[in-house]
Amino acid sequence: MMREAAQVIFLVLFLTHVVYAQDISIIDAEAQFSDMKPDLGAVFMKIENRGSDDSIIGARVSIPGVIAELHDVKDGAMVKIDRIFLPGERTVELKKGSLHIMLFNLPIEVKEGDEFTLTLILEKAGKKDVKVRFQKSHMHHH
Ligand SMILES: [Cu+2]
Repeated sequence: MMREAAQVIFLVLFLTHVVYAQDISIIDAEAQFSDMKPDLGAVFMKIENRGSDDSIIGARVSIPGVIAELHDVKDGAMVKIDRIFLPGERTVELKKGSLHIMLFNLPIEVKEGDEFTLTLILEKAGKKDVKVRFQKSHMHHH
């Protein structure tokens, strides 16, 4: 009986497809300053999920005082969202006019070429650190 129970538990653990941080790859991450306000910025990237479904449920940045929010664009206006869904075995693109990570309260000292660490908080896979650099080109349609 105990042996059977152990086998069932093993089978359940084996069949449950877990998402690990290494199943998530970040491609072409970059930050851009807003044209409208110098203390605003946005982060864009491609997120490849080789595991099963997961979601980004928050983000932090290594620049003191800067607040990161998950955003989407609906009917031409930015909206704050609770999560960015990352379907299993798919790549989601964060890009201008669509999903992005918004940065508020950027200090005036932050310049083009500066690098910081973005920490993505994933619902299942845990935290994922990404190196991001501010690019020259500014956002035009944000
Ligand atoms: Cu935004």
